[in-house]
Amino acid sequence: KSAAVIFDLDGVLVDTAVFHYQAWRHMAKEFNFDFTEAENEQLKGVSRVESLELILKWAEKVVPAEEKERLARMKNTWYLELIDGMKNGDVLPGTIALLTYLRGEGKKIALGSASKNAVRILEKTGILDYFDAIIDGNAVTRSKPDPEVFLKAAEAIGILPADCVVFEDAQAGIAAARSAGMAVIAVDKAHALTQYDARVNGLSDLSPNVWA
Ligand code: G16
Ligand code: MG
Repeated sequence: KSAAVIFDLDGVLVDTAVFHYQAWRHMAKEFNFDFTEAENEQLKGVSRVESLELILKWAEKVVPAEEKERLARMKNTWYLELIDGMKNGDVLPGTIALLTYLRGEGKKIALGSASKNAVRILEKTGILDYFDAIIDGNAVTRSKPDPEVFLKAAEAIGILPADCVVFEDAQAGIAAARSAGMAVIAVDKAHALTQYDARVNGLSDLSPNVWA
């Protein structure tokens, strides 16, 4: 029985991983690197700057700091263009039903995301108002697997970490939640993740009695 639920964003509530992939791929073309979907998988839950570092490493490309900033900015511009096409209700199946249910039960709801664009995405898709607290890439100094994002979320809603359950789709996020002392439900259709307390294919798998 948990008092609060903390959601990761990308891959749990919204399907933005494909937009990240398209934007990174577009950027990688600039230096003729064929960025693959398998590589994109490894960037889930990883911050923008760290994602760029990994892509440059895979491409065996060394660039100065100003060029890194330019590339990261360019990627984000393309990403935001794709985000702008999102509409109210463009969330993953089961999202609205679960958020509505949790609200009705009086559970606190927080966001724990690595994204600096989190609020914009929640606004565009129309789910911002469900959240009691939002801890995103602008609020943390250490990326997942560091527990900072989830500990700050628990603090913001005034709930002990042990009474929080986290929904995550990335291995780094699962590690972060565990080291925060929280229970983790993996959103993992592909059965690719480990170390979770429970696994669902997506939020629509959940029936309300899970929370009873
Ligand atoms: C998301 C994605 C990552 C992305 C990161 C930073 O995290 O999973 O692929 O690199 O945010 O995004 P932005 O460039 O928008 O700051 P999460 O934690 O919501 O899964
Ligand atoms: Mg995620």
